[in-house]
Amino acid sequence: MTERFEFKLLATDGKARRGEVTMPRGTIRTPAFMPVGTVGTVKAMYLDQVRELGADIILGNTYHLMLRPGAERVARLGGLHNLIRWPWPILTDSGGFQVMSLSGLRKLDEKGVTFKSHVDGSLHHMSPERSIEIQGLLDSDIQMQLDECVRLPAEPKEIERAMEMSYRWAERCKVAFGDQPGKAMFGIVQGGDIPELRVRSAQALAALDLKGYAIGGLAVGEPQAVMLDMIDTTCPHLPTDKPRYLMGVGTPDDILKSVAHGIDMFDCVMPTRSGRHGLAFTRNGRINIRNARHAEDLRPLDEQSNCPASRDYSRAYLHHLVRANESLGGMLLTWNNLAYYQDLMAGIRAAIEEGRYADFMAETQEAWARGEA
Ligand code: PRF
Repeated sequence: MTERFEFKLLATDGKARRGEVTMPRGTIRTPAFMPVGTVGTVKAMYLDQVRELGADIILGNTYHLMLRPGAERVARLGGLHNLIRWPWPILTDSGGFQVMSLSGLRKLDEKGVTFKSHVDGSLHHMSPERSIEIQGLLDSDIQMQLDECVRLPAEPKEIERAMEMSYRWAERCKVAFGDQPGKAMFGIVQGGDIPELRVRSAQALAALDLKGYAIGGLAVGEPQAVMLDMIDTTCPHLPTDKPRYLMGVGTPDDILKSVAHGIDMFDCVMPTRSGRHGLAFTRNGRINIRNARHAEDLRPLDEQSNCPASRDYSRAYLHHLVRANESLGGMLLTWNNLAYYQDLMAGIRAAIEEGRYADFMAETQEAWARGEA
C-alpha cells in the first residue's frame, strides 16, 4: 500500500474525469460517492454492507463527533476507524457548515466560530486550527479546512466577506495541518453565485498548492443551472491533477451532470436520509413507497439489481414496513438507495473509461423519465 496521498487521472471524456486517489488506508475510485456517516455510523446500515456496495470512503463530521463522544475520547479509543470498524479512508467535514445548520446561538468572526451545542447546550469555540486538531484526533484521512458557507440568495458583499475569510482560514489550516504525506487537507472554494468571486477564490486556493479542492457554498438554495454554471466557472482555475469535491451534492441527476462538468467526489445525505423517510431511488426513477398504490404490489424495487433489498423484497412489504414505522423499512430502503448510488457511480466510471459518457447520461436520464415512479 502506498505511503503517500496521490491522485492520478486515468481517463477523460469531455470534461468528465476518471481517476484514482491512493493513500495508505486504501484507493478511492473517482468519480466517487461518499456515504455520510455523520456521528460515526452510516445510519441504518452495517459498514460491512456499505463496503460491499462499493464505497471506497465514507464521511464523518467534526461538529457532531467533537460534541459526542468527543475528539479526545475518540483518540483515546484508538481513532475513528478503529472505533467504528471501517479501516478504509474517511473524509471529515470541518464543522463550520454543520454549526450554521444545526447549532443554536453562534458567533462567527476572524478567530473562528463560537456555538451552542445542539446536544446539551454547552458553549464551544472552534478556530481553524482547532478544527484541524480535532480532525487529526479523529485520525481522518482527508481533512477539510474550516470555511463559511453562505446560504443563497445573499448580498454580494456578504458572499465576498465570507469567501475572503474562508481563504484566510485555508492558509491557517494549511499551517496547522503541516506535512502529513499519507493524508490530505482540502481547501474549499466559496464565492456564492458570483463568477468573479468564484474565480478569485479558486485562484487563491490553487496557489496554496493543497492536495485537493472542494467546491462549497453550492446546493444551498440556488437553481441547478446556477450550480453547474459555478462549477464551470471554478474548475478551469483549479489544477487538473488534484481531486475536485462538490460538497453536499446531491440527487442522482445533480451527480450525473456535475461529473460532466468535471467533479470527482460527492457526498450527500440524500440516499440515507430519504431512505429512512420512504423514498427509493432506482434505475427507473424515484418511488415514494408510502404511496397507497404500492400496498399490494408484489414486484421488487428493481428485479435487475444485485442488491437483496432492491431485488428480493416486494414493494408491498416495504410499503407496510414504512407505514408501520418499523426500523427494517428504513434499513432496506437505505440499503437500496446506497446500492443505487454506488451502481450509478460504477456506471459513470465505466462510461468515462470507454469514452461514452454523453450516451450514458442520456440513457440514464431516459430510464428515469420512462419509469413509473
Ligand atoms: N462547506 C463545508 N461543508 C459543506 C458545504 C460547504 O460549503 C456544503 C454546501 N453544499 C455542504 N457541506 N465545509
